[in-house]
Amino acid sequence: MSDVSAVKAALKSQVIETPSWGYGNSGTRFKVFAQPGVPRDPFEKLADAAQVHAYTGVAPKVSLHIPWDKVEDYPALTRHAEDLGLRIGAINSNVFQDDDFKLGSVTHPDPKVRRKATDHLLECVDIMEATGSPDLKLWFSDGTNYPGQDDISGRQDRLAEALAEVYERLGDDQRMLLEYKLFEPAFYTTDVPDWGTAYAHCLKLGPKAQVVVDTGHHAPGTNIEFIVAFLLREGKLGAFDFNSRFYADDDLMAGAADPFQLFRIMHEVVKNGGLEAETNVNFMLDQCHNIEAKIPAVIRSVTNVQEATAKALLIDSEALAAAQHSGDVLASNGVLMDAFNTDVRPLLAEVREELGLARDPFAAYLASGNQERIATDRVGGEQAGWGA
Ligand code: LRH
Ligand code: MN
Ligand code: MN
Repeated sequence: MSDVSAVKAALKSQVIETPSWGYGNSGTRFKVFAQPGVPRDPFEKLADAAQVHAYTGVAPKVSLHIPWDKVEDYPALTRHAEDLGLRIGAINSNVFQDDDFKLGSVTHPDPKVRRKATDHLLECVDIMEATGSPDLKLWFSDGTNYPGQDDISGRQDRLAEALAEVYERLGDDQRMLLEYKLFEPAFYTTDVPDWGTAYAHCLKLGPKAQVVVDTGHHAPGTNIEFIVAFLLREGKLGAFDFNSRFYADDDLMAGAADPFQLFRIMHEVVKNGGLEAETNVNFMLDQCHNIEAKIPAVIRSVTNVQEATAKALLIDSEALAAAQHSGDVLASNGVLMDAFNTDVRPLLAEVREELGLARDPFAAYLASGNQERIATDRVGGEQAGWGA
């Protein structure tokens, strides 16, 4: 796309959904470093998300994680979001932190445990109804640690049965997003380990089931952009969980470890219609900010995604197609690299100015005094965190 006004329009309409848990305390299994000013409840997490939206203008949706964001009154939480200029995004289920799920949740050998897990997923559909959320996001930690521990294909049958029951409950405007992950916490088999498994289940379920690509959930060296192109072509790419990684599921800021990979992914998104509203790809972040300040880290992640998107939009698609058709390998690669090597920060600054925002959201947020304010105001009470 070479028309600058079309590039700007596309950048203004891309929505990036931020995760409630990205604002809370988090850490590794070794240590959680508490930070001052961290939200004490889901209402305060939304207030922090509203800061990100206020400075970037493109982050009006927030994913919730249940039970981390369990509240008595979901309509009140939804009204609070609306008062802050936000909407509730995906409802993430959590069937990975209950003692009963040690051997699995929906794939557990005991039908009573499977019932409990499926009931939680159905509860998440109720929460979607109460909050107006369009997306049920499912990730299962289910798997085994040792050869022979359980029946691999039997577990697929149990998974399919639970998914079908939940799928049946979805309304016309609701969809199921199935997320895969190679390993962890299970170390031998994982029941939804890759996009192929997720895709096969979604295909069987029907059009309301789509795949989530979490960029941290692959073996090193996996070509994620190929997966993105394939799923978009099949109408089965529902969402991204953006984050970056050096080793495994590091959950670092999107675009921090490998901005070139993020650009290559966004190129496939742009090329295959993934930015168009009808395609309905949900661009979510799924990250934890263990040692850096949370709101600025989310702002940085949003702008990193925007930079990758802007570069992808700037690819001269006509020149690329011509070079590809003539079999000119170096010219085709050159077209892509020209776009990647463009400094898009001035373009994004203009986009923000046109939206009535500061040119540099990161600096504007730091200058606002909010960080100091929340550190003073939010003393006392239990700070919310990953798993709290
Ligand atoms: C699993 C995962 C999944 C969970 C989130 C907290 O690793 O990516 O999306 O819901 O982390
Ligand atoms: Mn994820
Ligand atoms: Mn993950």
